[in-house]
Amino acid sequence: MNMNTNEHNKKAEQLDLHSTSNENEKLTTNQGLKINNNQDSLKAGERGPSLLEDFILREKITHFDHERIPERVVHARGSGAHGVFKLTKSLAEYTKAKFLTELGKETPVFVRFSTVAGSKGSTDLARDVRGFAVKFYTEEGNYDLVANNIPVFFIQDAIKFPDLVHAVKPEPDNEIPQAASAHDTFWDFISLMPESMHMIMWLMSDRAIPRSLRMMEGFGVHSFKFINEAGKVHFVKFHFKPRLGVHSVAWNEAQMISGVDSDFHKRDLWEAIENGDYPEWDFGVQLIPEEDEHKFDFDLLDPTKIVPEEEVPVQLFGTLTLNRNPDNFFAETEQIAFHPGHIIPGIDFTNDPLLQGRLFSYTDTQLSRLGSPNFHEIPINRSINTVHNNQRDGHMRQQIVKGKSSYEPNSIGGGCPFQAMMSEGGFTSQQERVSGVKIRERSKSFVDHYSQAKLFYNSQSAPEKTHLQNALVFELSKVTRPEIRERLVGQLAYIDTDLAWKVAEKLGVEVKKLEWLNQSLPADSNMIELQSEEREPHTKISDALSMKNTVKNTIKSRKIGFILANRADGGAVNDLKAKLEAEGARVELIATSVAPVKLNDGSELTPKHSLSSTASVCFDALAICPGEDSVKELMIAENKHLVLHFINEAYKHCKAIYFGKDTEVLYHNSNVAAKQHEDPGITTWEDGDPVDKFIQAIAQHRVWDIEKERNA
Ligand code: HDE
Repeated sequence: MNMNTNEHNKKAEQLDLHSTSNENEKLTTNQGLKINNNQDSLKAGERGPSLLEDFILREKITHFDHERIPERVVHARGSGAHGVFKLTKSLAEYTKAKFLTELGKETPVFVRFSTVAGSKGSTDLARDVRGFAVKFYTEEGNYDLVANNIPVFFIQDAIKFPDLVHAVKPEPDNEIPQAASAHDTFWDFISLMPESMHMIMWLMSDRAIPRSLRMMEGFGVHSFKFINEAGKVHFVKFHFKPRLGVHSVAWNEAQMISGVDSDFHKRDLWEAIENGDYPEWDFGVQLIPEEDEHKFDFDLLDPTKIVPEEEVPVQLFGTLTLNRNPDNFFAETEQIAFHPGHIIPGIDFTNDPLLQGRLFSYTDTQLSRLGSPNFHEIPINRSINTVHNNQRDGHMRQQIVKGKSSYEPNSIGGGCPFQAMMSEGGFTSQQERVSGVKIRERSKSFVDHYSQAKLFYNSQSAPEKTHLQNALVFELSKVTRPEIRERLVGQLAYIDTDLAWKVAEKLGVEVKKLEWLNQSLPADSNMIELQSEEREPHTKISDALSMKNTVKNTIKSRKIGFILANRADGGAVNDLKAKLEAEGARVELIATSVAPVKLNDGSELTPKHSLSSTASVCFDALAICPGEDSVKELMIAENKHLVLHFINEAYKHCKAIYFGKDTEVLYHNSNVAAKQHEDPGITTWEDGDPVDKFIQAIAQHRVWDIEKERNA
């Protein structure tokens, strides 16, 4: 069975029943009446008033007036795709969930990626967490893994979520800033919430500005539970690891991309799937037997903590592949409704207070967003297992349920639909012993806010640390209230004094530790009690936390810009292009205009871009194509500054650059020549095996290690 096509994909088959195409059809009203004139409304005389009678005009305008639905209160901007999850190793020892036990089983999925803070039309490259929500259409019902690309969260308890979101969204008086966290309200809140500091380390790292949605990890964040046939329970943490490695852009680049192509991630995902470069992730789990729950130096129920991979390795069990773009953004990506409470037998919740709150929120929000309790009937949300219950009616009900009884127990309907026994796949919650005093308090086991922030920071490579420091400086420089900056720096001092000093120096504030913070809080604030004692993490360094260690030796689907003009060396250009494409890269031509370029062998190539219609930030690497005349054309006044800007930007952003034969003049006029150091990212006509060197450099993603030298 192969789900790369829609053959045998039950979800695709189901969606097909609801799909339509206008090809070769006549235009109709919503009542199916064929329309003869869609250009003019019905009027009393050629120049007279429109007539109320014009039901065609009224229907069209009325529908248009109601085309919008509320955007998601968070995660409003999204990009989605269909795909398949394939189980490569059975998890039957740990869970009875069928899609995780039947080896080789393929389950249709829909995945929606998102930014959190920005509105639906905001930029893709905002510094933000990315949502990574997966709906598995299993034969036991829909299972949603509503994940993020960061494995921890800002807060430990759902009751703080509206506060967090109000703080990060645009400020309420002037609705500024859009899709950004660099403002007073966000940092005011964060500086008063020590529990957010681990998350802040991730958010200020380059993980928050991914190169591509295809190059991000996915994490379930909370601990969940697996339950096997025998009732044995394991805590489980979910992971998706991208086959292309985890990669990011530079912050300066992110800001430029937001201007040049604010749909950068959306376009990248779409094009990759259209090109057959199907994004792939390994699906992994960390498994912890129930009896080991208390063996860690943190609480498994605390969503501000990871389980270091050195303590519990991630075991890989399957592959997630995205292989089909949606047919209709609104019908699929916008109307899909995820819910961490959509689970199936073999998977259960833990008492993580953040997760518990989410279990309420997601249905509630769909009611306001999609407008009806029947949102499960929208095609993208339908389970492939048919739905049978006694829930009835409501706005936009579509299912026509036959029979007289809509209650249970009944005899009129023969007792149907019946409850399912466990052996028939009936869901039962884990029989967990629970006892406790009704109490509105945080567990003492949650009061350690800095040790894993230290673990994260200490696990970063030198360039990653620098980027993180710079991100904090950037964000806090936008904060206008000095006391907020100072308070935040006070928090950083608990993570790493060097980090705190470096940031403080650039902000012009002093480093004062938390005793001062406590004094600055109102006396009745329970934040004082929630301060952490200073603790060292059990695991000191975790290689899995640095993106540097995820680099894969591949240039698959990397976008390489070829800069050329007329009379470029046809043989050499085609040869380089063929070699890069053979490795899976995507080559796009950039010329002085989009008019066809004549090569020196008489052949023609049509560029996709002109130097002024794109920018180097949209590419992973640049090749300056060989050819004396081509270079001459690039060096004439109107082109020269554009080409050099292209090269200098790519250089600044640590990309691989290839200078072909005869391109010395461009090389020497660019910033590349001015720097006197060994640069593994630069390939020139003088290199022995230039194509191989170029490929190696692209595969490294960026030469972050010599960023300082490049930008000195
Ligand atoms: Fe969400 N979150 N969330 N969240 N979340 C929503 O549901 C909420 C949290 C996540 O592509 C909303 O349908 C609360 C953690 C993703 O459609 C809403 C809390 C994680 C998406 C909601 C959290 C997430 C959402 C808004 C704290 C990572 C996008 C629209 C208790 C594990 C799903 C919607 C999509 C969306 C509530 C915290 C991930 C309001 C109350 C932690 C990926 O229900």
